[in-house]
Amino acid sequence: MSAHPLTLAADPTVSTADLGSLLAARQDDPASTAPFQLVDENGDLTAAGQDLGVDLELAQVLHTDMVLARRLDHEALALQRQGELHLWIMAWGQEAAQVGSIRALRGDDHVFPSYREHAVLLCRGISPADLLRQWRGATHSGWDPAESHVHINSLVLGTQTLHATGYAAGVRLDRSDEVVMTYFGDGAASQGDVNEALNWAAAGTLPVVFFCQNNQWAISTPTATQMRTPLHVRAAGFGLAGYHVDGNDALAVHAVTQHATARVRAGEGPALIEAQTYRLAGHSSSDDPKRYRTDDELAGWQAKDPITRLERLLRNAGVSERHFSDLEARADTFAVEVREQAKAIHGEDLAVVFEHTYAEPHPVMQSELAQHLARRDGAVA
Ligand SMILES: Cc1ncc(C[n+]2csc(CCOP(=O)(O)OP(=O)(O)O)c2C)c(N)n1
Ligand SMILES: [Mg+2]
Repeated sequence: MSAHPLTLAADPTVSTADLGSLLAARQDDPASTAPFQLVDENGDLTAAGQDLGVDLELAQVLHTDMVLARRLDHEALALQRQGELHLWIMAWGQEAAQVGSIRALRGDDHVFPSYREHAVLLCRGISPADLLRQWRGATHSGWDPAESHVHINSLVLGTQTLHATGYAAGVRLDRSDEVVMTYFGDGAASQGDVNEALNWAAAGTLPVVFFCQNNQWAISTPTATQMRTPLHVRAAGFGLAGYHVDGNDALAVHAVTQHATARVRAGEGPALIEAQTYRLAGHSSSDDPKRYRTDDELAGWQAKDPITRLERLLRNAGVSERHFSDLEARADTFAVEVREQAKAIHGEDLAVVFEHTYAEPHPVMQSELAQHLARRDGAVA
């Protein structure tokens, strides 16, 4: 790598002490509007980025994660269009929020996702096959939370935040230093569940980081319709540490999450991070966003693309063309794996549904299972 204008942090992570004072100043003014940034849309360091320095090795890791995650996303949507998946929930545009936050956690920290956190799952080593199984309609969930410490997707908005808070209460009882991370959207923040989870976590000083990806939309409802004060301002009311970060700046998300997580791990109580980002595609493969948002709005956010931004930073820092062409080739190979793994997924017998509904046999379920088996085995037309 040639000489470059960037300061490499002496420590491979951004200096927590310096970052802490910068963030503390922002917390004294919770209504401060601009989210925290280290790298701007052009790939240049902001004043905070210049003061603190950024870690170029980390930038490369996060950039690679994002490129692979977006590739999975594009392939999965194509597979849905070809009839290989029933439904797909697109996440492109939100990669920085996801990889920046998950890479700031320890591998044993537990994660309670919503349904759009594909990049988080990939970073935790969940295979494309396990990730896509649910969307092919083959099972309720494709991976083992005991292995990845990532719990199953929650499609019932906000419930995962209560699960996370309950789990964190257990972590506290075990006197463990694990942190629990839960992801939710701006729309889910309107659910009572999320507000109960925030309050219980604060009241119990529980080790939870609540990570809201404010992607500006809840299907066709814009964030502005759902709240009168910015979400991160709610943190103070509930008694959590609040953070507001540019969710398209992977390095800033990483730094902020690292800072929040260190406080939470030290027993100082839960944190709420609001990451400003944007869902560049539709809500799901069943949605047509052209019906409710303008081309201008989309173009404005495309200019803030998290992948382009980090690529510009790395190129300005002298990272070679070879690095980017190798990554492109790696993404092509990965895309082939995604397609092959998806098509090799075979559905479980529907009878498995009856096994996991109640802990003990239940007469109604047994009767329904008998009907299903009779139909499956041809005894009933
Ligand atoms: C309890 C509940 N109510 C409504 C829905 C229907 N629903 C699915 S996604 C969605 C919008 C969620 O928006 P947001 O929380 O911002 O997350 P995003 O989809 O933008 O990631 C709604 C209303 C649901 N799944 N669960
Ligand atoms: Mg949303």
